[in-house]
Amino acid sequence: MDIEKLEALAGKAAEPLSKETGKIQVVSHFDADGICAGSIAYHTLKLLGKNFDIEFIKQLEEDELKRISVIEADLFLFTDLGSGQLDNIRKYIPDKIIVIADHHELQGDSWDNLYHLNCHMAGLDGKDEISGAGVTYFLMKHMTDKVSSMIYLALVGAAGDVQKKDGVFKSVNNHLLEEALKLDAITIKKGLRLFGRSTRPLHRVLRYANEIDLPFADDESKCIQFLSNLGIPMKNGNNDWITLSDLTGEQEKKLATAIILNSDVTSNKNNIVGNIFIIPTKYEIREFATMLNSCGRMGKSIEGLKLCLGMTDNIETIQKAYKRKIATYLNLVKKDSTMIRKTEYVSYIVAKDRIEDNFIGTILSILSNSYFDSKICFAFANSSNGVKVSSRAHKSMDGKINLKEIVGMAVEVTGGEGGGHSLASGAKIPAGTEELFISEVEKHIIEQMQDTRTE
Ligand SMILES: [Mn+2]
Repeated sequence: MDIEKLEALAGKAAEPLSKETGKIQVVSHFDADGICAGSIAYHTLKLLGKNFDIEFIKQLEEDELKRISVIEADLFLFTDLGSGQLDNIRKYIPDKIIVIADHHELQGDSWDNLYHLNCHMAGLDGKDEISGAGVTYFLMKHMTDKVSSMIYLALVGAAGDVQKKDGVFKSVNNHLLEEALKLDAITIKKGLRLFGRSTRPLHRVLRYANEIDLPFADDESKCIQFLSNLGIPMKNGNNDWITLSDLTGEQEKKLATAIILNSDVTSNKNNIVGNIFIIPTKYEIREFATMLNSCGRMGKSIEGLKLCLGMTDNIETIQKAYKRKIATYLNLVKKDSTMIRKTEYVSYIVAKDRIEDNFIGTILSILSNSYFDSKICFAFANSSNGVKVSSRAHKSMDGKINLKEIVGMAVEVTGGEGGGHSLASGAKIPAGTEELFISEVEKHIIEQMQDTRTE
């Protein structure tokens, strides 16, 4: 783990930012990691009294860069994006100082005005060792030590980018966790590792938990009965549905034991009780990341930023609207089989205008985990200037299939831009090229699958 190298690079990239007395324009990604990165940058620049603006965008593609290039600013800071678009940034903003803090893979060449901080330059893998928010944290720490109060956002970002595997952070993320624990910016408690600790009514946590396998889980009233048999009340002191975070330690233990005793399968027994990471706003980090993601997808990234900065604690309306939308889209796919195409290895959703591009990745993630049998899934949805492509592969395909590579090769034929990782990748392709894209994907999937077979 080469943290020293990352620190050194961070020092260099921080120089122009520290010196800048003119206008700084921050551009960050609109997902949880990007919102955390943007919040860390916002907090630091504010502390230092810098003149700056911030915006969150879906993707740094050519049209966006053209628009950004005419913003009046002396320095552009890109966080959680930029490293994959070096040539275009140089093409559209050649004369301004550019600072990038990112963890995506590098694409393109450097130039004089570029101050680049990317974990890969320090030999660190941006897939699971550090997030965009983490890289931004390293950058901002060179501007002021006071940013350390925001260290937990680097881990929320990592959780948002699914870098926490089986409850464990590794490499730099784990180093950041240890720092955060020392600073009391994160507290760890032993408890039930079920999703929705403080944002879902407890009976619905049981109903929808992927982590456990209660035989009666699909019957909500039986979940309620199960809780009441344990003497757990349904409502909390405010007369709201009780959540896992409302339970006393004693109640939570009792519930954990009952879940283990009643579960069909014993395999997950040891996994459901474990370390829970709680951030200062009392949320568990994974569910906080989910809240930020929903802000971004609903076009309310700034509300997410405010939440990170402690400027608001009320995003319930956004959350509710978000959940409604997801449910509607899931039903749509399940009811309308004309959207679905299945081949030997892959399930495809070709949604056209029926699913918003902001939601297609989430819908695909949910369905690939719960609905499709295929270990590889792709989805397409129309977007403002083309078709958005998302792809996911099951973790058992790690090392067997490289979606980033496959998407890259397909994009060479259809046109457009692609990126991502080996198990989750995305692209933007020209309108109406879904069929061509699919036939290219099929070709390469079959090749890669055959390669693994003959190995
Ligand atoms: Mn990221």
